[in-house]
Amino acid sequence: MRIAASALIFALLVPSAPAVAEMHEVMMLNRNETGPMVYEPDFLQVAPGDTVKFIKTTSGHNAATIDGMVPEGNPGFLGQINEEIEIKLDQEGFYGIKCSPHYGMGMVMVIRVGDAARPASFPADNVPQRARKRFEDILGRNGFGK
Ligand SMILES: [Cu+2]
Repeated sequence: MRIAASALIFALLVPSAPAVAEMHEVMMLNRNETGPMVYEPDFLQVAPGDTVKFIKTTSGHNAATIDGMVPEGNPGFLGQINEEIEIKLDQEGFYGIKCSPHYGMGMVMVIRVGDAARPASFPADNVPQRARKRFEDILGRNGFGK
């Protein structure tokens, strides 16, 4: 009886509240050690409800979702050049992000929200060659290679 009462008190004292939402930061860069026009990091694993902030580390970049590379029904987002947007990601899935002026140069990144599997059409068919190469590299490095 005494043990049961202690267990009950313990259960009442320890909250089973959901984990606190985290803020993740991504730098938008002209260059790092991996090459020119990059997001750092270029892959994020986040929990539903977390926020991602894109930092204007060097000028001339933005962050925008790529058509066909967001979870079903998700509206995506579009940051303006040099805008430090904060995006709250509630929907599980894979998000393909591009820098609009440097998409053709391969400035892309991947955000995975929750436990989603890589969709068959990720990257999408119309992704430029250098961006496609970066996507395959990012996904392969993080355990989502084909
Ligand atoms: Cu850019």
